[in-house]
Amino acid sequence: MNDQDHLNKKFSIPGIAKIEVGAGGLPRINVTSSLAESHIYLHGAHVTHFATRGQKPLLFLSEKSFFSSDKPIRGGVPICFPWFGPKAGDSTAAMHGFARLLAWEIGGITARPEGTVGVELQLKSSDQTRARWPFDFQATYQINVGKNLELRLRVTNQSTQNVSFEEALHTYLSVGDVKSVAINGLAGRRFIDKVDGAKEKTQTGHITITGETDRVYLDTTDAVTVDDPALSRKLIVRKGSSSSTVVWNPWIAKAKAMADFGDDEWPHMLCIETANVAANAVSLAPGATHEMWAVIEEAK
Ligand code: TA6
Repeated sequence: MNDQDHLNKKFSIPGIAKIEVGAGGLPRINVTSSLAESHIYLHGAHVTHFATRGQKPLLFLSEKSFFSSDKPIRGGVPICFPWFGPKAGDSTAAMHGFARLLAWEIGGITARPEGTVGVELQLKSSDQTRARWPFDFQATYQINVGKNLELRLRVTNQSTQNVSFEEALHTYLSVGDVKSVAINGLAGRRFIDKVDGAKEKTQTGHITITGETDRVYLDTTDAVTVDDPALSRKLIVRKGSSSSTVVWNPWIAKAKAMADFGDDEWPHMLCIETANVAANAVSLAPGATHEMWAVIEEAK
């Protein structure tokens, strides 16, 4: 029995959840419920698609994305863990950590009466992870596909010492035209402007995107809304146990420089990332658990 048949025997729910061969031959969970549909790759525990019934997809996925076991997927919701961006003191390490580059295990799939489908994925420390980050941990990712997309990343420190890590749900929202969106919820917040020499600044009013934007907002637990007139919709990203929010759009030149991103795709995506990075990194005592969550939805 091949892996996929074995996984389907153990976890599939007829008509609701099935493990199939996705792009690049990578295993993918297809969820179709009365409320919504979603695609979830075991590679990186990567949600690449989410749409409620009759609505346009909320997530952007690049048509040029790689789908291979040694590369990250471009779009959807990559998980950045246990570091964000370049690894401090190790320029050879993968950007954004290893969680998005490894195959996660299915812990379970459940269908609730009201239509929400829950998918639990797990990543445990191994020789492979310890070679990059010398701590034992268990990461559990709960994905609830229903009237909204709910994501819960739980990390347990299974080592005998305190650990400090960064994390992000690096959500790529699908927008009609990023040049005309208005981003609210971060006014008055301090941010690190990575496009301007990592200078620290304070946000005044709402955010508009007028060029390459790469900002880490610190000490903010608020929800963020994105008004998108081109698609006549407003998206909301609510969150918990997250003190950082990252806002990113590569604009023209950076879009061209990325091999796994179409030159003309930058107007159609905006990353609003639920995170704990830089001064907001998480510190966990031995045996302790931290759970960060995000809920992504279209405003009613
Ligand atoms: O979250 C924003 C950011 O850190 C940017 O600096 C940009 O590099 C982006 O992530 C994408 O990173 P990736 O490693 O996926 O190319």
